[in-house]
Amino acid sequence: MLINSISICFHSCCALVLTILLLTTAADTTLASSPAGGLDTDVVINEVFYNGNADQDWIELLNTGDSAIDISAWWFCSRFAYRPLSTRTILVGDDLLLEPGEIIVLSTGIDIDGSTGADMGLYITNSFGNSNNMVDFLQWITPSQIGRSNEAIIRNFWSGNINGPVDFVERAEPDESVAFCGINSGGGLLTLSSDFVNSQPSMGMPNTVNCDEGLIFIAGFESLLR
Ligand SMILES: [Ca+2]
Ligand SMILES: [Ca+2]
Repeated sequence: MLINSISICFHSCCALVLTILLLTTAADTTLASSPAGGLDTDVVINEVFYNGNADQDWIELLNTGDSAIDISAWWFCSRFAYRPLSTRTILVGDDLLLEPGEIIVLSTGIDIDGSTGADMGLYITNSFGNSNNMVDFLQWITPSQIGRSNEAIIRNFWSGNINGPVDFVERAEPDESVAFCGINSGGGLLTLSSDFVNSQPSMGMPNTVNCDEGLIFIAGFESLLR
């Protein structure tokens, strides 16, 4: 009976949080001109679809903070292909000023590797060897040091050894993306591979993925659930 009560409360709380977030998201659309001022690391790589070609692959970014963040000068790199975000096609979203809770999806314009393994690093400048410029990171399929895992380890964003082996997310099925669960199980900004799930793509939408904890986390909502 107690468990049932907790369960009901949890679902009620979820509904309340969801309602608040939906209202917040709706309100945010009126604040597009507000000045940027959040922490860069509030922006996370929320989802990556790497199983397509250069025209089909995409990355989804989410502002988890409570301030707008200007990402117009930022870059991504994936196994040594570098692109400024400002040159990418916006598939979902309006511009590169991310309001709190806002999700944006960008076409990568390059064929992100889904066969032998690759990584995805998000940077505030194109000085990729400087870990201080990294904002977020993940790697999939291979434990080898094949990209920017060294910078991510130094930054304490990703676990592993310098020059490998490193943590990695298992290979996604051809129709799957890799989606962030909305938690950093390593503490602080340290994300583990177990904080990602390969699942049906939710392009431009909050991720609803089942993490190891057995709870449904919705990226960006998690901090309110704790
Ligand atoms: Ca690809
Ligand atoms: Ca998504």
